[in-house]
Amino acid sequence: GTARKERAPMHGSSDERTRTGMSPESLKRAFVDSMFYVQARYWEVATPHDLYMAAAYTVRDRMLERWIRTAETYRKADARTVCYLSAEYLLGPQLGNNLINLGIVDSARQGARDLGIDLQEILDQEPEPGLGNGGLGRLAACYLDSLATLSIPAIGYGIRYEHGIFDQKIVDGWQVEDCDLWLTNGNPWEIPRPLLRYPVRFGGHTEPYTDEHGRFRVRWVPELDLYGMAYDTPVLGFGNDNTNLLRLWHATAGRSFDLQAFHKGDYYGAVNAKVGAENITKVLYPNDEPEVGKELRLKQQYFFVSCSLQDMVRVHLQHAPNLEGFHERFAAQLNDTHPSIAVAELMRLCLDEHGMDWERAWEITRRTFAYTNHTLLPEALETWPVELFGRLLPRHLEIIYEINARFLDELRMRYPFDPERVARMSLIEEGPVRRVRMAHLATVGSFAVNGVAAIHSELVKSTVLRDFHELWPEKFHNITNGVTPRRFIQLSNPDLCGIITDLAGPGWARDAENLRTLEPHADDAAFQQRWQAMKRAAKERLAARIREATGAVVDPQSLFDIQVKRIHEYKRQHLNLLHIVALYHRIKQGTDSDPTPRTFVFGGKAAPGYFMAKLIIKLIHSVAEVINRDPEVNQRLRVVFVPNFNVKNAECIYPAADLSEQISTAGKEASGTGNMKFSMNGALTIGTLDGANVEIRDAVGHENFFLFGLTVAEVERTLAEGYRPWEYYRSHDELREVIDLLRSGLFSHGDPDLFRPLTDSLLQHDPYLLLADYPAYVEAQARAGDAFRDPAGWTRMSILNAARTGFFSSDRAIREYCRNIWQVEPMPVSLAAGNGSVP
Ligand code: GPQ
Repeated sequence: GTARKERAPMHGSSDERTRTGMSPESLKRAFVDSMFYVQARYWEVATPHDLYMAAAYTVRDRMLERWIRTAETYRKADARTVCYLSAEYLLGPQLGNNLINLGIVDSARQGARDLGIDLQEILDQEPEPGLGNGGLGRLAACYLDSLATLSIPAIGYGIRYEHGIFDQKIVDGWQVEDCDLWLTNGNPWEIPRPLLRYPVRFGGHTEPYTDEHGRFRVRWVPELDLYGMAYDTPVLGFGNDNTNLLRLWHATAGRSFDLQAFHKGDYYGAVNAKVGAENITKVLYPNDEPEVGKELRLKQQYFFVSCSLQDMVRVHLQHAPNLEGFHERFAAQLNDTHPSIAVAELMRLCLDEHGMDWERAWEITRRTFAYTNHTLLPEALETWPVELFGRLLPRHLEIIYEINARFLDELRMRYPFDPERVARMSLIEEGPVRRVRMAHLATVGSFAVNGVAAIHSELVKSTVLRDFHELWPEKFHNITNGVTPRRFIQLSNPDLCGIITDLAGPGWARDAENLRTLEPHADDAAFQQRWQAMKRAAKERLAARIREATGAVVDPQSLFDIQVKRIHEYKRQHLNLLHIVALYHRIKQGTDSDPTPRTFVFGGKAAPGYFMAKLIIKLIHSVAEVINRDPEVNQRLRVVFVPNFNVKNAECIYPAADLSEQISTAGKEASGTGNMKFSMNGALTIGTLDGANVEIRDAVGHENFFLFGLTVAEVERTLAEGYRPWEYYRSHDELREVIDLLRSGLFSHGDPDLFRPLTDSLLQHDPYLLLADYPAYVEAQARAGDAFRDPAGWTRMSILNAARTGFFSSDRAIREYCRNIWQVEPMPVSLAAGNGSVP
């Protein structure tokens, strides 16, 4: 890519306003224009989808000038750039967010109204890009928003999955997966770059040779080559003109397919092989905190990492003669270990493709990467069998062996009498099946390692990476997660946005600490009334959505007690259920002392192969069925499951919550981010001392948080002392009755075996300590129920939650990454300055 000497004219000053003007008038004209010239439709036959596409193109035009100017500014300044490497980006719908970040929501609504269109109906048309499973993917999307908002030069690199996270349908109370088709009707936000392609190779073998300087080198003779083609999506900042790049890679077959098979005359075989190559970016693996290492997943990981690094190398070489200084141009963040093969790939590029020596290549590599750990669950720590790894990536396995050999030598020198420690730290796990430990590779190959909440970062240092922390204490950091207040307050909760803006001015959305201006009003009666009206309206919207999706009727006056997140035993949706069944049981027994009417809302997907999680979904529906139709109970309790929890539904759910369920076993949830979204929207939390709950509780005040449960230390002690859940069952009458009800067939049309796997697991092993935490949970729930009957007291706590959670803005998190890890400075982009682009 050579820079053009002569600058082509951008849109001329007179044209420019029709193409990029922000008034309702310009928007309207551009919209009608797009309907004609892009959608090729006339008004009378335009479908709702046409309206959406025309609106999207109208908005996109307004993003492109910023985007191009941003690229130009960064390039001229030769700016240090953050590259966020993530296998997942759970972006959610784009149109509404882009309107907000452009600051044209009101103009757009006005323009639409003039044309007789309801903007909301257009927004509802958008299928969401669900290119992620849950927290980790959504975090990446929040971070892209904050990077652009803070004017940080940044590129998000990932995979353009043709099918994102599956659509969840519920049939007879069971989850059924349906294929996600987000691309079928076209994606107006992406720009395909057919000429921006990189070869990616797999398989084959390596061979030594001597180069022209007589040096020993290794050549990789691969078996297969594919291409990765770029699709670019602009990412707007809020309240500035910076617009960053999300570059997602799509796989297409390379030439080896043609040459090998077509020439043998095997036409169908050749076409089939091509189809196989294109499979790499077909589908997102639907497991969050994944359990099994599948070959195709490793291919996906290497594929996108290789394309991304080749792209970075290309950009670097536009400014420099060689790869020296690569680490000064780029800071590359590894979003968990999914992209950690990047360590070996950058080594390979430096060594094999750019003729660098080992020491220099290793120095550059180690100074390029930083690694974020997102889980301590042993089954989610990625390892790959050496056999599989060597078959797909023989050269990378060699490089990893060499990294390891040198690393182990260092360790033996440092710990000459501690061979066990050396074995524990090895990049290779020895055993019946030898495996590559990706977290070790990421840690050794990075200059920084961080956890995602204070308690989690401490646990990283004391458990999974303990030996590494002892060796390199200065490498370890904490950066507590954050979420974007643009999407999760401004877009999702316009009434709350209005309240805050009236008090704090519009600046709060860029500086969430300004939410504190709410604090002095927490006891003000008039303000409380406005707050309650806001909550009430949000609950009514959710009630309407629930009715539409499930047919269930819920009462917006009741306490909305909500748990939405992936279904997982460690997140303990079934603990929530034990409490619900206890309340049911008390009402039936006439022993109830908590008359607070409650609506329990659940939502979340289960990994398709995770039997227990799917059984929990069935149990939620089964309990709902019995409770909702029992007139003795249903005036006080309702239970609903919102199908297909995704970003779009989430935006409707968080604002409607009174009580947020964050009830994981202490030590298991790395951070959680839903907990932050709820709290910002004025929900109170019932939660354990786990993940970011700890910091949320400290921020909002202990008196405004319903704490319960064992601490991490108590969990460890309980397990170490030989935990016997059966004894809790025996000694706690209500708990026993609740579990017996689940085993009675009451919730399974008389079949006592249906939920047996769940109750057996609880009684025999209970690895997540539900029974140990049950009494404290039920007691905390009673406190919450009591508190809700005092509207003024509850509203005060709700206001204080929203006022004090500015810390959990992703802007704060990204500022910390910039300062403490990436050492990168803002590079503001100015549209107004003109930069001489318009001739
Ligand atoms: N998380 Cl390792 C995921 O969503 N997927 C994963 O594969 C891994 C972690 C979550 C984690 O469970 C949450 O506690 C965090 O809040 C979230 O990552 C973002 O850090």
